[in-house]
Amino acid sequence: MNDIYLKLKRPLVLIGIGGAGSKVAVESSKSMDCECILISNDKKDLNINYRSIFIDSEPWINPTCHKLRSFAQFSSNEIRSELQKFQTLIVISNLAGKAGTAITPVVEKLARQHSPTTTIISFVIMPFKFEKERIFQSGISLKRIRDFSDAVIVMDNDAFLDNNPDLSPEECFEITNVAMRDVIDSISKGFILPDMNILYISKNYNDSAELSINDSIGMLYHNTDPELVNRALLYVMGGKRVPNQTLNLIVQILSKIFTNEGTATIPMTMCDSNKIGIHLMAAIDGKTRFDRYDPLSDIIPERNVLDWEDMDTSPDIEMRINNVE
Ligand SMILES: Nc1nc2c(ncn2[C@@H]2O[C@H](COP(=O)(O)OP(=O)(O)OP(=O)(O)O)[C@@H](O)[C@H]2O)c(=O)[nH]1
Ligand SMILES: [Mg+2]
Repeated sequence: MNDIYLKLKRPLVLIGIGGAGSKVAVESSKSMDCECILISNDKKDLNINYRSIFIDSEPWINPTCHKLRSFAQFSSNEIRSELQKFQTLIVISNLAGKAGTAITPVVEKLARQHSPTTTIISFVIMPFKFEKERIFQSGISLKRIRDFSDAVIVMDNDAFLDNNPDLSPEECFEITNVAMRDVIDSISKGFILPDMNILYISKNYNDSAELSINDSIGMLYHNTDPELVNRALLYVMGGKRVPNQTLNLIVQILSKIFTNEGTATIPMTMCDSNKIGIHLMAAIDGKTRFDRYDPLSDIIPERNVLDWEDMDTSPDIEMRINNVE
């Protein structure tokens, strides 16, 4: 049974890519007391107290995702030499952002090529549905990230906002970032399922385990069909304060919602916290809603995608055209 969970080896590093990725990585590295590497094309995301890799996109003020990817490739040697010391990489990035979308697949590909045995866990944030111009690129990037990672954990901003329509995007970021940090912090105590996992979280940390799990289940229904969930895990913050009877009841309710035999048992990770909050992590079988973000993938099989091996980039190539007159 325990064989299905990923086994993580030291040394472990947190890698924050772009704005939100760096913010979450720095906070988590403080509480986990582990190393942290930041990577971005925006100096504001980097921090002199941590190893920082600046992706120089000069002279472009607003490089496209493709251009940024080619600039990241120019920093391959630096990225590779930082990553090679580690056995486990936890990569955090925002696929609603250009830096996260462009740079994450490049970093993970370099890590995978250098060492096929390195464990790569990717935490990614997906865009809101109104961020229309970001949806397609996020879908493409997520597919590459799934290919390189041993496990992907998705924080779907859109499903969270659908379930909590009264929140502003800013409030939403605050809550989702804390939930991601909770789960990252408990990685050493908890279980990590391979493949594609989606995180369903509570809106408020409060004193009620029942209200908290209601939030998580509500978000689940906004994101997927519970029949597609093939395994589930619970992260119970402030778990020592929740009566056993309540925990039993929550597991009973969840096993009625999920029908797949893999969800017959639902392991729990208890985490220290003053407030009670319950996050649900679900591993999804087959396609998810994010596959629809890149609708071309349904039409063009992976083997026919011309830029599958090396993702499309736009390097600046200067050509001298001699005057032949
Ligand atoms: N979940 C979450 N989303 C955020 C956060 N900050 C910003 N966002 C959303 O993500 C978008 C891009 O944010 P960044 O994290 O800066 O993205 P990036 O990877 O640095 O890429 P850029 O687009 O180049 O800034 C914003 O427009 C917001 O929609 C955050 O702290 N948490
Ligand atoms: Mg940014």
